[in-house]
Amino acid sequence: ERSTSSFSYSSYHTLEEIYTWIDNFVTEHSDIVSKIQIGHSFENRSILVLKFSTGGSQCPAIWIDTGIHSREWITHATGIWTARKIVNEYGKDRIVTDVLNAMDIFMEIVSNPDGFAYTHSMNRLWRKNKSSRPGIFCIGVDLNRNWKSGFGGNGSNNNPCSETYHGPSPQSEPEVAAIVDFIMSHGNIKALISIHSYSQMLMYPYGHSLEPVSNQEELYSLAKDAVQALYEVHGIEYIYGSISTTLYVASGITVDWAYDSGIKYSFTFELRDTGHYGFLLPASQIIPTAQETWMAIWTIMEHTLSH
Ligand code: ING
Ligand code: ZN
Repeated sequence: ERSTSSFSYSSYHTLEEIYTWIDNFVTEHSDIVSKIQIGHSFENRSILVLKFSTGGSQCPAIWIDTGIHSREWITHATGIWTARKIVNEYGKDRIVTDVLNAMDIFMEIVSNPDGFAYTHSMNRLWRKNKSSRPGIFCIGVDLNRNWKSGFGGNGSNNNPCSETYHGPSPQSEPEVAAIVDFIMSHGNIKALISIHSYSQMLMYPYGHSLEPVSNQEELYSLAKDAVQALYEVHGIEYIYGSISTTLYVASGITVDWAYDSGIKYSFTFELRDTGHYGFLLPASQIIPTAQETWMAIWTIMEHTLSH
């Protein structure tokens, strides 16, 4: 396919289809969107980031990642819809316009390309990446346990066969190292939003500890506003709070690392549903999920812009 006009935003897509969509999307919106390759996966697939920018260098920026866990297909689909929404709203919506005039937005749609390809070819419920190491029989590291902050602590597993295996060392996985290198060399990321499914939650650090973060009152109040805005779209209820007090203790996670690296607005979503379909959310729920999630993201962007 040579244009995004034939792309169905209400269907799930393969890795190849998404990478073709990315190329067409960048071509069609080359005034504000470009593609950056930030690294390669364990199986040597490209790791791609969309950059939304109206100019300037090293502007403050917002980072959004989807698909760190490959089976969470609603997150990639929501990311794609959100990318289109951003370009459609630029010049129309006051907040999107103000955000893009002052900041860049980076979106990593397929943060675990090897795992994602595997969910299409072999095992729909694969979560981890596909790395292997000599003498270790099980495959894959949990990319949401491989970050430096609290690495190896409670809520992560030392057993390579576990679904929450943290890997041999922090950032041992190329998919994590690529993000760390990109964000550290950028140096001016103001907000990070890491999108998972499922459970209908909006959370902030910490996961590895019950200790409140220094701006926890601000994050609580912003999460509350974002969840209210989300609710008003289709009446879907989210719970919110810190990860460790809302869900469970989890160590070595993306948003704890982001927060400890100075990104004071670090949030993680668990999208629809609460378990009826779970990871196998019907495609008919893609658009409504993306629409409501957008209002929460919009609320976080607005706050980030004005603080
Ligand atoms: N659950 C997340 C997991 O990695 C989570 C929960 C999200 C923990 C964000 C910490 C931070 O265990 C899913 N569904 O991936
Ligand atoms: Zn997940």
